[in-house]
Amino acid sequence: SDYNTNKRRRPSDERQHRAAETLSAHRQLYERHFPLYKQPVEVGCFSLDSHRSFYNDQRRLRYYVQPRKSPDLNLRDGYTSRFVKRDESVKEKLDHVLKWILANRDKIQSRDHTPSSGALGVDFVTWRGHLTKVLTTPYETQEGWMLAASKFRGTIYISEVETETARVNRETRSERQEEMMYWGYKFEQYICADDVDGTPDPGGVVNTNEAFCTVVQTRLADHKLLFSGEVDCRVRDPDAPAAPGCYVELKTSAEICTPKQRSNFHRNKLLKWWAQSFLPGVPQIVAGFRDHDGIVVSVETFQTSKISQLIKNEYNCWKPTVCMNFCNDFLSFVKSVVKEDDPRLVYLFTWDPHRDVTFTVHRDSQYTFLPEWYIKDTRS
Ligand code: 0WD
Ligand code: CA
Repeated sequence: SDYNTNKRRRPSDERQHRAAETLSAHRQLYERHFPLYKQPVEVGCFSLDSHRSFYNDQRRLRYYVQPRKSPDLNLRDGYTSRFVKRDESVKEKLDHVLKWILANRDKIQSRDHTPSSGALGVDFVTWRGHLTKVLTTPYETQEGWMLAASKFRGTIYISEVETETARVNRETRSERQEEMMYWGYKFEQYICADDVDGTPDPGGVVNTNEAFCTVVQTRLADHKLLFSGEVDCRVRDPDAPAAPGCYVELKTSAEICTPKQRSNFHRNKLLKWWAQSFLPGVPQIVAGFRDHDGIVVSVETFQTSKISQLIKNEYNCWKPTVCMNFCNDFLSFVKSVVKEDDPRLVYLFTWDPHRDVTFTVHRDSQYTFLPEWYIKDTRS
């Protein structure tokens, strides 16, 4: 079989309990049956205000107000006059998730009734966005990633490190790219109301510091996960399913005019959209399709669970099972490597397109990311 060769190695291939050095991201290796992925359960949420301050509540949760089917929304409005942009050079790492954990330890569901002193009873803590990158890795050809991992009290924390390439891209964006990043947030403002009985306020300020984040627990095969992800809004109906079933993800995308554009949308965008919403169990994605001038010309709703059906007509298209099996094997790989329980020790996992996942080990370095305030408090 093709999986005992050196080049295409998975952790399970390794004998004598020695950790494998590398993990292949070759998609053919992951075409197996769909692994167990438990229905994600929301165990809490938090909000970040316009100054990026943390609140252990849902004050920044917004409500979905259905737009007209052909709405004519100008996404460029307010870019120069009513836009406060989050400082992207500030790396918050896992800090907000850790704040949530300190305030809500009792909300974390653990199957063993009393996890040993200080233990959370979960295998991994991370951001949803980091897991999205792992899921899409077998199909990614453009951007690599670096994920730092540290074990503390039996739980492995995973936090992204910005790659050199990503930093250069961030620092050399064109004016057009900068403005287009605003368009997604402006779309949210057209669609979302602050109150359950309110209406959207397109005349207000767009402030990208503000966020509402859900915290979910789930399990992928053997891996107990706790992660947080930003949620755009929920449906207004008070009888809607409990969170995350009531949440709605908002997206913008270029309008589709040719078969080639449709194919690219299915192959690239829908993969990322599916992975991001499937992970926390967000059931629907509302997409605004905009023209070259930033005018939303149509709005379409996608059911997350139906996206994999939509793409089946694409030749050689992505498969959810490949994404989930790769993630499962990556997490097993991380577990096999990250053995030492020490928050000052960082195992840095690196992946570049067309390469294997590799890792390096760093003690008391620039990569250490679990803050003193978290380690201290969790000690008691
Ligand atoms: O590298 C990252 N992704 C980091 C994210 C590093 C440190 C912190 N964060 C946190 C922020 O606190 C933010 O509130 O990211 C949170 C969002 O986390 P997530 O849900 O895990 O990230 P992701 O799924 O990639 O993005 C969800 C939304 C995006 O919406 P679209 O529709 O464009 O995917 O969160 C926004 C963006 O609106 N977003 C961010 N907001 C703040 N900081 C960031 C970021 N680094 N990345 C995406
Ligand atoms: Ca969004």
